[in-house]
Amino acid sequence: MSDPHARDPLKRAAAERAVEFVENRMVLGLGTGSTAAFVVEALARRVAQGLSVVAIPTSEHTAEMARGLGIPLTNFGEHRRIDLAIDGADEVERGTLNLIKGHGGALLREKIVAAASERFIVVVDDEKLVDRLGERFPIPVEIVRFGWQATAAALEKLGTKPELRQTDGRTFITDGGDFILDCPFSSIAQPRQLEQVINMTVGVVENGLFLGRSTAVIVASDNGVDVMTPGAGEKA
Ligand code: A5P
Repeated sequence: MSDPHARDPLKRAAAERAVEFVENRMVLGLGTGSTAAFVVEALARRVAQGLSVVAIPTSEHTAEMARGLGIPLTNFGEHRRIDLAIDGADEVERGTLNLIKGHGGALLREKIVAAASERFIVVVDDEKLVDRLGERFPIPVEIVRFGWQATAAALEKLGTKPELRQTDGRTFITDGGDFILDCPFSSIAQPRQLEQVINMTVGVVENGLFLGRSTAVIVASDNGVDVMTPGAGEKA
C-alpha cells in the first residue's frame, strides 16, 4: 500500500502559500481534509503571531482542530459573507478550475461556505489535476437517509452506479446527518447540466461538483508552487 503521507510536503507547501493571502480582520472559511488541515496549522501560526481573523469551519472536525489551535471561530449568524475561503479538492479540471469535492464527506458545508465567499482558493498537489472531471473520482452526492434506495435508483438512471459510502464497515454519516452516494461518471463533458439533474432528483441534498467557484487554485508539485486562475471560459 502506498504511503498516505507521501504527498504531505506538497500539501503543506500549497497550504502555506494560500495562507499568505490572508489579511488582518478577514472573515475566513476553513475547508476540510488533509490539505485543508495544513491550512489550519499555518493559519494558527499566524494567529499566534498576532493576526486577527475569525473563521467559519466546514466540518465538526475542522472546527475542533481550529479551536484546539486557537483560531477564533464564528458562524453565519454573525457574518453572512466570507472574505476568503480556503479548501482542498479531489479533482481540479485544468483550464476551467472546476472541482469535484466531498471525498472527506463535508461537501454540503463546503459548498455553502464557498458560495458565501468573495474569494475561494483551492489548495492541491499536482496529482489532483485532471483534463476532465470524473477521471479519477466519483461525484459524492449527499442524500437524506429516508428512502435512500429510491434516490440511488433515480440517480442510476443518469448513467451511474451509485455506491452508499461506508467507512470502517459502517454507513458514513455526514455532519448534517445524511448519507453519501458516490456516483462514478468516468468523464464529465457537461458538468453544469449534470449538476442540475442530480440536484433536481428527489432526496438529493447537494452534490460535490463545484463549478465556476474557484477564484484561484494553488498547485504544489516537485517543481514548486503555482497559482492558477480560471482560464479560457468554463465548460458548461
Ligand atoms: C472534504 O469533504 C473534501 O471536499 C476535501 O476537500 C477533499 O476531499 C480533499 O481532501 P484532501 O486534501 O484530504 O485530499
